[in-house]
Amino acid sequence: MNYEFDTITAIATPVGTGGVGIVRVSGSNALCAVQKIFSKTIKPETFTYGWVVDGEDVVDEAIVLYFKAPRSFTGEDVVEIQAHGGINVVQQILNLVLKNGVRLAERGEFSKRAFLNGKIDLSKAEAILDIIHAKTSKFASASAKNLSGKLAEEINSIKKDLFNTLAGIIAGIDFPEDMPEPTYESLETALSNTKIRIEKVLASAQNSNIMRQGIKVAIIGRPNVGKSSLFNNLLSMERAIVTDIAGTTRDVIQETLDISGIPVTLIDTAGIRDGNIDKVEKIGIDFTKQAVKDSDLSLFLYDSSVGMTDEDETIFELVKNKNFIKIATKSDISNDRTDKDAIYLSNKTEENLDILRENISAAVLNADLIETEFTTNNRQQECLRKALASVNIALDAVNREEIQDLISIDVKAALLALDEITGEVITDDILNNIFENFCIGK
Ligand SMILES: Nc1nc2c(ncn2[C@@H]2O[C@H](COP(=O)(O)OP(=O)(O)OP(=O)(O)O)[C@@H](O)[C@H]2O)c(=O)[nH]1
Ligand SMILES: [Mg+2]
Repeated sequence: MNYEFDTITAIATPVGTGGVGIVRVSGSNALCAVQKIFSKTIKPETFTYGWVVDGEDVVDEAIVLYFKAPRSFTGEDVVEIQAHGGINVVQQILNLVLKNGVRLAERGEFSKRAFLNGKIDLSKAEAILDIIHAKTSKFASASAKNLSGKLAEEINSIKKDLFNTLAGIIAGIDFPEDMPEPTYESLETALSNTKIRIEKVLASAQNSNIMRQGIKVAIIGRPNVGKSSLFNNLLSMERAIVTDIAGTTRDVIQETLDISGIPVTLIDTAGIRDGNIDKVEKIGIDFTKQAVKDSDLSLFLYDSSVGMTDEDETIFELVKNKNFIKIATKSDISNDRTDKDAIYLSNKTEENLDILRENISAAVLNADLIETEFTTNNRQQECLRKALASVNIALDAVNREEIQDLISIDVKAALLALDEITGEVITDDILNNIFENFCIGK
């Protein structure tokens, strides 16, 4: 039997106790294997209610769904057993299926088959991957747009333009009597237009990466300025210990939260201690330096009821050439509002906490593209960059009025690079790489 196409199975629901547990089976032997362990006759395209049985023993009450090929997610016969949750029962059903000539699916194998059977293109498969791993709901919904084919639609439309450009050039070369060569002006217009369109898809790359991977934000400042209080406020829970004793926080504490759809890992640091304790101070500064270095953004805090001291200035030096937000804390006990660069914030009244949240997302996202139109991953961005480079070379050649045969080579290269995004020319290595990041059962 061809390993690629033997019948596979996996638990499709997350491990743990839930309302339902689903075992999914895909392949030509799927129906036969499940029928052997089910009490009722399974019919296509409807659900069948019955019992999963192990010989004489009843294992669980279940609903079985049979999606007959090719009208299924993978394009093969797919049978899903929906039993009661509880990992033991679901595992037992899986084992029964495995005894009937079915093997365990590898990571992403269901999606890989869907791709190989032409049910989804690669950009959709990758959108599934993004949805599985999305850390915030906003990114999940952006990925869902890709799943409905938004990215593929745009790439295909750009490809069509490029193809027309290429066809014009080739017709002029092959049939010079019937088809005059396209003018250099028309080529320049067409290719410039393509260039702009590719750039537009690429423009959302930075935002997609931020939404996918998230960012690290370090809270730094002198002891007692309110770092841990702010950390707790942003998290909306009492995670870090807050006291009026300087030096309360000793270790790094970090938690992840969702700020405007961005997964933010917030890091509370130990305050840098005052100059009398040289060694500890040095450790403090080194530590803060490292936290600033490891972060995408630093929140620099000072106490507005005290004002910026020399110590504050020393710490501020660490961030002032980086991506930072300056925050004057304890605004509830100070009337000073003279620092125009700072956000005056109170951990007690929560004054300006929302403004701070907005500033955090604005500091890392490309403002024009907050509503990310296309989400792309690194592989797709790499293909887009390759395509853009080829279009640029072709455009240069057009401007120098080079022979059109030469120009056609780079137009073709751009087309090939775009083909890789939707998976028209794709190597096994790329495929395996993509699907290995899936979980089993998808
Ligand atoms: N009035 C007022 N008090 C605050 C504010 N923020 C923090 N405090 C108080 O200031 C003290 C120190 O707060 P922390 O959040 O522990 O300060 P920290 O910067 O984490 O201190 P270390 O961990 O020692 O570096 C506590 O008594 C807090 O209740 C604020 O905005 N207004
Ligand atoms: Mg603290």
